[in-house]
Amino acid sequence: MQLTEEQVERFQAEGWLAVPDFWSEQEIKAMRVELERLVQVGKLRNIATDGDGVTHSQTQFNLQLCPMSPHSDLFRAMPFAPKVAEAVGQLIGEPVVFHLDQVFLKPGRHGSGTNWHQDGAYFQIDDPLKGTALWTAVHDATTANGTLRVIPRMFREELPHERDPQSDHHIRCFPDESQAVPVEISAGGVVFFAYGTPHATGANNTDKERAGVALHFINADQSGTALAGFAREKRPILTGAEATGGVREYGVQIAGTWEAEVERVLASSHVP
Ligand SMILES: O=C(O)CCC(=O)C(=O)O
Repeated sequence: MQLTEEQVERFQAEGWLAVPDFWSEQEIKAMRVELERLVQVGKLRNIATDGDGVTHSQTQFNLQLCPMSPHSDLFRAMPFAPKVAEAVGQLIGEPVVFHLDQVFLKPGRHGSGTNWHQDGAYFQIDDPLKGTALWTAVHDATTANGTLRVIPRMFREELPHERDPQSDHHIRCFPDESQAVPVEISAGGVVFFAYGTPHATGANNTDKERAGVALHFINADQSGTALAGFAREKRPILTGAEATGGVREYGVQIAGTWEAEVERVLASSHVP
C-alpha cells in the first residue's frame, strides 16, 4: 500500500502510524480462521505468569506463537503481500528484511496484556527508525479489550529494561504512562511502530477474544549490528536486488502466493 508523504513524515516524527483498513475483510477472515486452527492444534502457548516470571498462570492468558511462519503457509506468505513491502519500504527505507513474526491472542475476560517495552531492547539496531513492527488488529481493538498503547516521540530514548515477572520470557520498562496513546482501531487496521517506540497492550475486559499479529522488519543496509548481519544473511529480503521471493530462505517461491493462500484458507473454513 502506498502511504502518503504525510504518513511517512508522521511515522518519522512520532515513531508510530495507524493505518485503518490495511487488510480487506477477506484477508482478516482468513487470518482468524488460520489462528483458530493454530489454537486447535495447540501451537499457541500461555506466556502469562501470576507474577513469578516462571509458573504459567491458570487464570490469566496471553497466548503467543513466535515465530508463526514455520507453522502456517498463510502467515508465511503475509509479509510477502505486495502492500506490506511497499509500505514498510517507505517507512524504514529499502532493502527491507522480514525479521520476525508473532501473534498474541487474549481470550475474553482472562486475556492479559504485554507490559511496556521497546523492541530495540531485544533487537539492537543502529537507528531506532530503521526497524518497524506492523501490528495487525485481527479483531476490533479497543481500550476495553486491551488495544495497543504507544508513547509517541520517545523512540530515541533507550529506556532501562528489566525481567517482566508477569511473562515467562519478556522484559519490561517503565515509561511515563501519562504520555501513552491508546490506539483504537477496527479489525483490518494496522499500527506501525518503530523499534525504539515504547508500547504495551492491556487486559481484555470484554467477553470476546482479541488477537494482534505483529510482523517485524528492519532495513538491511544498517551496518555494525549483529542483528542486521544475521537478518541479511538468514532472513527473507523482501525488496531490492537480493530479494528472491522467499526461495533462498524457504526453498520455494513465497512471493505472489498471498492471495491464493487467503483463498485456500477461506475455502477450508466452515465459518460462513
Ligand atoms: O499484542 C501484544 O500483546 C504485544 C505486541 C508487542 O508487544 C509486539 O509485537 O512487540
